Amino acid sequence: MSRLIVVSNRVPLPAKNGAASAGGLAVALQSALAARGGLWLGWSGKICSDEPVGPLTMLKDGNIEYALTDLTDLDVEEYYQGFANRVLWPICHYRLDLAEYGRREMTGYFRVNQFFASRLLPLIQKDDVIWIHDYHLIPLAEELRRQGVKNRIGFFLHIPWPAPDVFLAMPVHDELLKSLTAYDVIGFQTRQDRENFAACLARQNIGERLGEEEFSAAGRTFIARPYPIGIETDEFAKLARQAGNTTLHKRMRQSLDGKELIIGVDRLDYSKGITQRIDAFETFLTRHPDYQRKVTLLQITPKSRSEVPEYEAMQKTVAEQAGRVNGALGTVDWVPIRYVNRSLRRPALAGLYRMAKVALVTPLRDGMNLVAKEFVAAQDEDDPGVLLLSRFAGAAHELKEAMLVNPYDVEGTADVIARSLAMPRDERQARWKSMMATVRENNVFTWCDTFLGDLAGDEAPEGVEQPRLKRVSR
Ligand code: ADQ
Repeated sequence: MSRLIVVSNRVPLPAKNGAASAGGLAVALQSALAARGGLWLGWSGKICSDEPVGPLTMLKDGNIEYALTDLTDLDVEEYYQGFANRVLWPICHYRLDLAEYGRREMTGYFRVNQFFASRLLPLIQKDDVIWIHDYHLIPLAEELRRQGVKNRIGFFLHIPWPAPDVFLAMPVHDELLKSLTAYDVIGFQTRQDRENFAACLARQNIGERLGEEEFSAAGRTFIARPYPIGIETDEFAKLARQAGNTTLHKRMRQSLDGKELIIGVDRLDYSKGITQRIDAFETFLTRHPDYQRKVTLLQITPKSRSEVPEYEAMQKTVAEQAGRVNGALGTVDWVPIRYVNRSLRRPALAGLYRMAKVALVTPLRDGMNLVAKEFVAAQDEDDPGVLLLSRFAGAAHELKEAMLVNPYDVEGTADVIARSLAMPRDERQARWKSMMATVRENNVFTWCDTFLGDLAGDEAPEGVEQPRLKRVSR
């Protein structure tokens, strides 16, 4: 097996207290790296004010090496906060209105990608396979190719790829599309994302589509394929089963005092539809007054990207909105919405999912949404909760037995909350069983193995349709 190099903007260093605190993605990639031996390179998170940036910090854990680079103030401002988070993120989430395109940021984005390439170059060995992650690093393979790298390079996009009319509104669309053709394998969360990408190529007359998944451009071929990301399903289910005895769990049960729990768990981000969700919950309580004093919405939302103005404004909006609903509908002994800006450890989160009767997972747009899959994995098979899921989350392409909603339709979502709370146990069990089978099958290890299999050009496992790819020399 070839050595593996993973590159991502941030690098999850192994936790001192074991895997329970790490997310499924980190665990799966670390186990792939451990199996083959390998290297994970990315930004250290540190900002240095002097140029040039110092040498890489190298750390070793078993046969995995971590290579961390600092970035300058300007790099972080232009590449990370600027182009990645204020152009690519909003555009890929269909928020053209929030994209702040600036030439300086675009130049910084390509410059930092060149910088990452120059840091990686001396570490690459002849047969290494390289797996690059997410929207921060789209042009990285092109930069590596320019510097003579001939290794197999794959790219996985964790966020949606938008429809051509949206993507092409971004001034540097052709540069990004062409740079993607330098990869051997491009992974998307869903078939729809891949089709949007293919439609952008076709619209811009870049390359040629040779088959469902095979494309050619500039004298080389590559595949673009959906690889729906999953979670560590069995591990997460175990955490949820064990959570019943924890102090947090007991305190939470006590404080609910017999009320049903509805749960929402999201990073504070405009793509997650939190304000529309609170509107829907308020509408539900107003239209179904019988449920007042009988349910509580626990919305757990750690702050994120506070340096971007839209995120800072949103912190205020959501807190005020929750406060307004609580003021209008709450009573001396009942708070309709508990709004918490904290990150919880995974065992605590798993226990809360299991305690909840309904989860509201209602992003306006989401690449996959792992909260939906975690909620399913955490349920008690004898008495499972109901997943209410936005049809605009990648997860809706797989979890068809969830209660699918249009999160923009506040009244429609309010009605589905009522239906979900009233759903009989046999229907809940039938829906859950089918979703759990999917979440088990498409877990994060399958995702990782399938992608790496394609990247290595392995034989397809029996029954799995695999593109027929000619290796082309570059
Ligand atoms: P995110 O936008 O971060 O990821 P998501 O897939 O939901 O969205 O993953 C969030 C993760 O953070 C989950 O594992 C969740 O448990 C955890 N989390 C959220 N709130 C938490 C809290 N309060 N405390 C502790 N943990 C919390 C991006 C894309 C997604 C895509 C993933 C993976 O935007 O669409 O599914 O990458 O590819």
